Amino acid sequence: MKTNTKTIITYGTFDLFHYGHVRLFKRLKALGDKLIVAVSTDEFNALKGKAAFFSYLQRAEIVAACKYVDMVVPETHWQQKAKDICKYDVSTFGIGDDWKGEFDELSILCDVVYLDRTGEISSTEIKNSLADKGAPTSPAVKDPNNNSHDNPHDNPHDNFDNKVSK
Ligand code: C2G
Repeated sequence: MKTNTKTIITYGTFDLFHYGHVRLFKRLKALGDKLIVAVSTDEFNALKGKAAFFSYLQRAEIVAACKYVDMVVPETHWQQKAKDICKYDVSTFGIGDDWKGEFDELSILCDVVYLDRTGEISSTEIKNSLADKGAPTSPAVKDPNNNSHDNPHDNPHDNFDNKVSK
């Protein structure tokens, strides 16, 4: 159903959430009215050759808490973008310019924008500098209240308020 809401979508791992991610979301949200963020699942990250510190559910919970983000959906495979653009009536696909040119084919469906990456910060650099200081680089520490958000019996989407696609 066509609406006059201008929906923006982006995709990524968003591990160790940092100000580079926030600035990307802020600039993407300024392009429209609604920002959807597709967060890479742990399984898809494995396909990307990435091992995130936080699990998918924890990264999705953090991204959903960002004031610029209106909805969080899972990114499970490379080819889902075109379907998502149609499903969510997306006006603009946006991503950092480290991907410049990689998604130009989507321009038959919506606007495609590549935004400057924020320099001198990345999840990888954070992990490496923590590792140099002897910090654990293995996956997530448990919630101090000992509530594991990854408990399969919990309804994990309860942690995302109402920002997760039903
Ligand atoms: N980013 C940024 N500035 C940084 C670091 C990241 O603008 N200092 C942007 C990236 O350009 C990307 C987004 O933040 O648009 C997420 O980056 P990653 O979590 O590294 O995601 P990536 O592995 O690039 O996955 O299908 C697309 C992929 O899922 C993108």
